Amino acid sequence: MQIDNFIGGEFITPRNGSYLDNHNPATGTVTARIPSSTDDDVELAVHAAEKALVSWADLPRKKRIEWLRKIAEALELRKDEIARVESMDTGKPINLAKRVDASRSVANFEFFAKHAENLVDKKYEMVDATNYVVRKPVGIVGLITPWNLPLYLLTWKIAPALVMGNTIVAKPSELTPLTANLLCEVLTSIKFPPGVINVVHGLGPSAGQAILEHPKIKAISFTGGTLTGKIVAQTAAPMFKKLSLELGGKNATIILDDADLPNAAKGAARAAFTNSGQVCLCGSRILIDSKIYDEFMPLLIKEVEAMTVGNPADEKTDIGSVISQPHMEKVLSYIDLAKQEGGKIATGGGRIILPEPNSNGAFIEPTIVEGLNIESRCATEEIFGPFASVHRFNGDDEAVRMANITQYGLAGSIWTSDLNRGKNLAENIESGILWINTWLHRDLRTPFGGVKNSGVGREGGDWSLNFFSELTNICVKDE
Ligand code: TXE
Repeated sequence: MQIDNFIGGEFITPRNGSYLDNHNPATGTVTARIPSSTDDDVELAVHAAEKALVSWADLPRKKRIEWLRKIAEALELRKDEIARVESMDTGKPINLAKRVDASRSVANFEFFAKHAENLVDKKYEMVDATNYVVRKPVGIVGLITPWNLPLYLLTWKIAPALVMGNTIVAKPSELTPLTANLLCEVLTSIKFPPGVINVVHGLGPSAGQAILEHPKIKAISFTGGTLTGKIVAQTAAPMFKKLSLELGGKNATIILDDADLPNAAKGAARAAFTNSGQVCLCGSRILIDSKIYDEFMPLLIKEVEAMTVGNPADEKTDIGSVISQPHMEKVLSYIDLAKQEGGKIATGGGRIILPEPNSNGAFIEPTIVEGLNIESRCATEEIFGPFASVHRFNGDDEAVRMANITQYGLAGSIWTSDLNRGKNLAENIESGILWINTWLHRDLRTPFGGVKNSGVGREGGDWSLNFFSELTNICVKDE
C-alpha cells in the first residue's frame, strides 16, 4: 500500500518522489509506503490552504457546523475500519482502538459541532458604551500530532480549527499515518471543499519543521514530546505565532489509606498500562500510603498480572505492542536502569516473544518496580511504556511533595473515600488535570493541558474555540 499527501482536495505524490516505510509494530512487517515530504510539499499545502481560506472563513458558522456533522456521519460508517487500521499502525488492542480511538474520532466532530452551535458571542455593557467581542479565524493553522492516539488527537485539533473558519495544514506522526489518510478519503467521498484540510506526511525535522517555519501559518497546535515541544516553541515563538503545546507527563496515582483498595488497584493498573502506558495521562508513578502499602501491593499486582498481552487483532487482548522496535529498546533500557538504580521488579520486567504472526513484535510485559528513590531517573523521566514505579509516603503532605517533584505537571489521580481530603490534595498538586476515584474520565467541555514542562495553553471546549479564533473587541459609544 502506498499513501500520498492530500493537498487541495487531491492525493498527490511528494515533490521529491521520496517515500518512507511504515511498519506494523506488532509483526515487524512493512505495511505501507508514506511520503517523505519536505518544505516544497508544505509550500503547496499552504498555497492550497490560502486559496481555500476566504470562502471557508466567509461561510456562516452554521454551514461549517453542518460540514462537521457530515464528516462525523461519514467517519461513523467507517468506524470498524478506523479501529482495524489504527490497531495495525500502533500495535494497540483492537478493542481499545474501537472503544477509544474510533469512537472519539467521530465524537470530536460531533462535540465541536454542538459546542460551536451553543457559542454565544460576548458583549460587555458600560454605562455609556457597549463592547462586542467579534471572533475571526486565525487563518492557516498548522497541526502536528503524535503516534499514541493518531486520529483521536488529529481530529481533536481539526474539528475546532474548522468550525472557527480556519484552513489547515496537518502533519500526523510518521509512525502512524494511515488513519489520517482514511480521513482524507472520507473528505473526498463527501466532496468536502478542497484545500480546507491539507495533510502532509513525513518526518518531523523536514515536513514538521517546514510547517513551523512557514510565515503564512499563523498558529501551531502541537501534541508530542517535551523536547520536540521546545523546538516548536523556539521556532514559532519569535515569529509570534499562536502556540498550543500539549507535551509529556509523569503523572502520579495517589492511593490514600482510606481508599476502597480493590477499586483503587483496578484504577491504578488501568491508569498505568492503558495503551501500554503510551498515553500522556498515564499514571506511571503510583504513590501509596505506608499504612496500606502491604495490603495494596498484592491487589495491584493481581490486577496487572490478569492483563493479557497478546496479538492486538485478538478481541481478548488487553495489552498490545509498543509503537516500534526502537521504542521497545528504550523502554527495556529503562527497566535495566531501574535495577541499577536499586529498584526491585515486582511484576513483569522483560520483552515477550509471542507466537506467529507476532514473533517479531515489540511486546513488553507490564512492569512494576518497587524501591526506587522518588528522585531517581526512572521515577522522574517520561518512559512512555508499560512501566510504573511504586513509592511509599507518610501523610498527605509527603504525597503532595512527591507528586510535585518532577519537571512535569499534566495529570494525576487520587483514590480516597474522603472527597474533601481528595479535593484538598488535588488543589495542592501542580497539574492541569486531577481525577478523584477515577482516571481518564473526560468531559470534552473542560480545560485540558499541563503546567510546568507539560505544556502551554489548554484545549477542550471554549479553550479550543478561543485558540482557533482571533478576538476583536469593538467598543461602540452610545449616542
Ligand atoms: O514524539 P515527537 P515521538 C513523548 C513520549 C515519547 C516521546 C517521543 O515521551 O517517547 O514523546 O515520541 C513531529 N518540527 N510523547 O517521537 O518526536 C513528529 O513528526 C516539527 C508524548 O512521537 O514529539 C510527530 O508528528 N515537528 C505525547 C510529532 O512531532 C516535529 C505523545 C510528535 O513527535 C519535529 C507522543 C520538528 N522538529 C509522545 N520533530 C503526548 N504528550 O501525548 C518531530 N516532530
